[in-house]
Amino acid sequence: MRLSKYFMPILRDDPKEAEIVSHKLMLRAGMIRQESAGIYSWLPTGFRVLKNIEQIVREEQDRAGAIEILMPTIQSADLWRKSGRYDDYGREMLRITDRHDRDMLYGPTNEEMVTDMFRAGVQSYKDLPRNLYHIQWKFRDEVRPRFGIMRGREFYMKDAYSFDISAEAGRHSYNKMFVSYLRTFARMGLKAIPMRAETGPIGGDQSHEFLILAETGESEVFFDRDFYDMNWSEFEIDYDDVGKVAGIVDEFTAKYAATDDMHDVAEYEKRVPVEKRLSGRGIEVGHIFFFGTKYSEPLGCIVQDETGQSATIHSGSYGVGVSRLAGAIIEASHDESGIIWPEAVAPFRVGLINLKVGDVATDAKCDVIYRGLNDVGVTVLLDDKDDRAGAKFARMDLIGLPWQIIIGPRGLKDGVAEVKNRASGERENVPFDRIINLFAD
Ligand code: P5A
Repeated sequence: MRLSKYFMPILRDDPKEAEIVSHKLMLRAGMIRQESAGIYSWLPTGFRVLKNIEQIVREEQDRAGAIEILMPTIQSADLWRKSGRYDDYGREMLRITDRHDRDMLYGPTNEEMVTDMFRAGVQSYKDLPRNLYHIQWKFRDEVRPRFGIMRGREFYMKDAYSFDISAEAGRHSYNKMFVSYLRTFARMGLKAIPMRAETGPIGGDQSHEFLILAETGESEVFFDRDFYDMNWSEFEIDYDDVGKVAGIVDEFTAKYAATDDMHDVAEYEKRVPVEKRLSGRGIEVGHIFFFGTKYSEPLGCIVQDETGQSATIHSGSYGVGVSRLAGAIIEASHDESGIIWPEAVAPFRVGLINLKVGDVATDAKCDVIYRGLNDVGVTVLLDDKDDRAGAKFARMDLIGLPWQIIIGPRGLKDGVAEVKNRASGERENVPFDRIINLFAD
């Protein structure tokens, strides 16, 4: 992409309305635009990040055996009346009446709809287990939408729903999602600590939230320092191996970690030695629930079991805050100059800076490198705008692409470009003929 033909409205100053760093940086880098309270448009660079996050989430859901579907954002109130949540959900639910005076709503979540879909399509225990997921916009009329897309009213969620013949089988489905979440967040460069959690309006008896630590997090968290020494990255796992999957869950739940809602001071002090007690604030990027027959019972989601008897299906639901993650990653990865994108989610991998736009030789060299990188599949943003060098450097640092390649008349004489790593700040002069290979995988 050429910056001169792109749409990335950069703000020079910190926007007044933004209280936390991710919100500030997303606005300044021209990633999002507020349309109403808690409702945002995603501008081109923001949209690319959102899609990258979504794709990682999708790949890890697929790997864990979940099957992708797409349900609508607008739902009929009927099923919610059957489950009893139409009244329970209160004012957080955006209620709509259609032209025939039918009660509709903008879905805050999809337990009812997916349970009814599964009920209609399933016949026997042989059709189990299954896990259906979608990645779709949700709406919750939060009392206090704030922190930009971090607590929006409209937000993008991955929600998966498991269906099993028994509570015991359901436990394995829950565990698979637990492990897939560790993998998902690790791929984005995040250590999201699983913590026991309350189940709130979703319900059920077992639940974990996945939180990443950040000063601006909304929850207070208490945990064992040992989490830092755990293996966060290598979960090469056979999801059909019930014992191994449970083993990883046991390992990550053996250590104390709880949000303030669930914090038990006596247990904390008993289980965690003083020198290992850590507390701080966290951002919830995922939340998983096992609620058994809470929805399948009122919605009649029943199958014939092996003995020919009717059995009510056991279910769980598993959410990832896809849009929230864009902000959460920035909270975890930035410096005073701007965002530092992990490669896996960066809007472009490389920012190519032309220091002397209009100079024939510099323009030509930038063009060659630009096309060469594109040819080998490296995403690159070419800064071909006619600005001062200082402004170009500041803008590139602000938007946080992992690599910068800087080309100007001085380097041109020596046949080199300067390559800068945004995260470490390290710079190296690299001969032009080695640049493409440096980035080609
Ligand atoms: C699980 C999937 C559920 O809704 N039903 C389907 C269950 N869980 S949850 O915890 O309420 O939400 C799942 C994740 O969505 C993100 N999230 C939000 N992101 C931005 N703005 C919001 N207002 C918002 N509310 C929830 C969180 O990451 C949460 O873990």
